[in-house]
Amino acid sequence: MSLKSKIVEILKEKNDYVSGEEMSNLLGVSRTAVWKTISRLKEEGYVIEAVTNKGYYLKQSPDLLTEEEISPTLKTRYIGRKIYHYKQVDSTNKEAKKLAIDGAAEGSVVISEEQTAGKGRLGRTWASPYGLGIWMSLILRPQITPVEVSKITLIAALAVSKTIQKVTGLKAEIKWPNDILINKKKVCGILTEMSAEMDKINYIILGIGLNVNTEEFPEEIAHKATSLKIEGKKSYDRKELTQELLFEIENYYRLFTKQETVDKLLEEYKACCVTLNKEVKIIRNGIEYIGKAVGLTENGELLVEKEDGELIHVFSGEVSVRGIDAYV
Ligand code: BTX
Repeated sequence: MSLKSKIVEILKEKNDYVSGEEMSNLLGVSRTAVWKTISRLKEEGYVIEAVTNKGYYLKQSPDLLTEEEISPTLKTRYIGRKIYHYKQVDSTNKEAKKLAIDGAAEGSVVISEEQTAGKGRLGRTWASPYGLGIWMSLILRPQITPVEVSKITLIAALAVSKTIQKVTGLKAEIKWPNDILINKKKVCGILTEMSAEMDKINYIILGIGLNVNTEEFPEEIAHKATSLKIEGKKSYDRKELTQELLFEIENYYRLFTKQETVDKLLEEYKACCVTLNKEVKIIRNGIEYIGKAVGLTENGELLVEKEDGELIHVFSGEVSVRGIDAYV
C-alpha cells in the first residue's frame, strides 16, 4: 500500500486527531514525509483539519475511486490490490493494455472517473461521464488456452449481477455474452480483450462499465440504457460497489479455474441468463441467422439451433445477438 493509502487508513480508523509524531512512528517515516503526503491528499479533495498540539483529523473524503479509498477496506487477496487511478483517460482498456505490456501484475486494475473514448465491442463506443459510473479494466494472466477466454466474460457477468443484487437489491439479468440488464435495459457492459499466442495467453484485459449514478443518457441510447440510480431511485456508493465487485470477481475467478466447480457456476450463469431458450438473431460478418438459444458450453459459447435444425456454436467475439422482438 502507498504512504497515501496508509495515512488515509490510519485517519479513518482513528476517526479522531492523530498527531504527526504518532503517524510517523506508526509508519516509520519522517514527520515531513507525513506532512507532505497530507498536503497531497488535501489537493486531491480530502478535507483534513490540522490543529497544533492535536494533529490531523479527517473530516471528509472525496468521492473518487482511488487506491486510498478502495484498498484499506478491500477484502480481496490480489484483485485490485494495485489500482491505477485517473481523472480522465481515453479508455481504461487501452491504458491497461499498455500497463500489461510493461509487466503489470495480475489483478492490477485501471480505473478512471471519466473516459473520453470508452470502447464497446465491434468498434462501438461506451458513454462514460465523469464520476457517475465505474469504468475499470482488470489485468489478468490466467493459465488457460485462448478458446477458454469467453469464460472470463461469464465470470465478470456473474460477479456484476451478484454485486448489484447484494448492494442494491435490484434484480440484474445477463444478456449473453456481455450485457447486464435491469428491467430489460443495459446497466453494464463488459469488454474482454486478450493478447495470445497459439496456445498461451499473454494477458487478458477485462473491461467493465457500470452505470451507477447516471440520471440521463444521450438521446440515441436513452431507450435501452439505465443506471442503478434510475432503477433504485437513489444514489449508490461507487466505492462500496467497486470493492464488492472486485471481491466477487476474485471469488468467481478462483472457482472458474477449478474444473470441479465449473458446472455449478454454469448453472448459476444459466439461471441469470435471459438469452437462453429465446429466439435469437445472430449477426456474424454481416450474415444473419435466426435460431433458438438452447444452451451454453463449458467455455461460454452459446449453442444455437438454427431454423433448419443445425446446431451451431456461437463465439462471443464476432457476433451481435438480438432478441427477435426487442433488444433482449
Ligand atoms: P457493446 O458494444 O455491447 O455496447 C455498446 C453499445 O451500448 C453502444 O453502441 C450503445 O448503443 C450502448 N451504450 C453506450 N454507452 C452506454 C452506457 N453507458 N450504458 C448503456 N448502454 C450504452 C459493451 O459493448 C462493453 C462496454 C465496456 C465498457 C468498459 S468501461 C471500462 C472499459 N474501458 C473501455 O474502454 N471499455 C470498457
